[in-house]
Amino acid sequence: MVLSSAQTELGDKTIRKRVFSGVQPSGSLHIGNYLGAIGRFALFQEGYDCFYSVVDLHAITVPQDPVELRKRTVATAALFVAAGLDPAKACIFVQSDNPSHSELAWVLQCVATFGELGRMTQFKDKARGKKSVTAGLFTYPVLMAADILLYDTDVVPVGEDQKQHVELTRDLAERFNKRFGVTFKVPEPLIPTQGGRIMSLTNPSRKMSKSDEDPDSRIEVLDPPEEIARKFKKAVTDSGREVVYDPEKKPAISNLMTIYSLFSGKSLEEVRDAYEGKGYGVFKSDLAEIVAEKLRPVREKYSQLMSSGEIEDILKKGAERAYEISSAKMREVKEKVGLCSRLRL
Ligand code: ATP
Ligand code: LTN
Repeated sequence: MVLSSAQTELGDKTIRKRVFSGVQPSGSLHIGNYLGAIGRFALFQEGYDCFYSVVDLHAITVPQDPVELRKRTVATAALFVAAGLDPAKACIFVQSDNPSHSELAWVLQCVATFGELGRMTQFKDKARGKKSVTAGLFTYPVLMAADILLYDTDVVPVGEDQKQHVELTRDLAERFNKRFGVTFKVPEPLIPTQGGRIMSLTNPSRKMSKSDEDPDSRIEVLDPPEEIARKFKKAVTDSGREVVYDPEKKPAISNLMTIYSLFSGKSLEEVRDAYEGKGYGVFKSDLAEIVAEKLRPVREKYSQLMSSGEIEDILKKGAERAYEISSAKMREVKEKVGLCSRLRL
């Protein structure tokens, strides 16, 4: 039988492949999150069985204001829907609403080694220069592995920065399977060929990030058009005035061209040709218009969702469905590891 890539065979049944991804409610989502993750989430919902989570337990690995955190968690879920996810097709839930995640994370912490976690570049970046970091920041990738493995995930759509964490997830799944018998599916990361690493507008050697202390370094998905125009106008550029793609010699303009290309659907060559001899100013103002226009329906849908309150219901149903699947996997894990169940005493 010929199977579409969104399907897999289980015995005599053909089932849809699973997709899992998560986004931290650690700040307002920016166009890097949009191009690398949430803007792509909806692409999978037709053919795949999708699970998308707002990973608030990951967010508390660094200090968070409790009131703000709860608000941002709901806002992040609303943005998933505003960016095109249909709750009737994809399961959308908050990580801390499902206790299986912390439960499996603990078991996997007893499989992961101190050495391999110490090699995680995100940990090294986030810990650099800090006087003290939490143990949670160190074991963060194990919680991410738990998120993915609980759902027998086949595919994990993420930005480039998460590749190493998905590789660790694969290693942990294989190690666990070898030690305790086949329990987990070994997932594959899915990183976009273009847009997997959008860079900061103020420092093109750093990735655009929610937690960068300079808000002008990122375009937020909910920024109004004037703000988008102001930030692009202020964005650093390289020497010269030609709009050409050369990430080595012209990292700033190449980053802006990538954003232009992804939001407009034009190739990098088409963008270069359209701005030949026109200079950076015209290019930046057109770029701002294209991005603002593309994000307009997302902003509108977001406001409607936040005022209707329907997101609460979406998250409740999502958590129930997620728990139904993950709790069965947790039972299997406990059985294999030899963790006692009161029912069997
Ligand atoms: P923080 O700064 O708090 O670490 P973040 O902006 O890096 O946050 P995450 O919540 O960690 O965002 O990431 C959500 C998703 O967006 C992940 O799939 C991640 O790979 C992707 N992503 C994050 N930053 C970028 C970026 N600059 N370019 C492309 N994808 C990105
Ligand atoms: N670590 C990711 C967020 C995340 C995630 C996941 C992504 C947590 N759990 C599971 C994919 C699958 C990040 O920082 N972007």
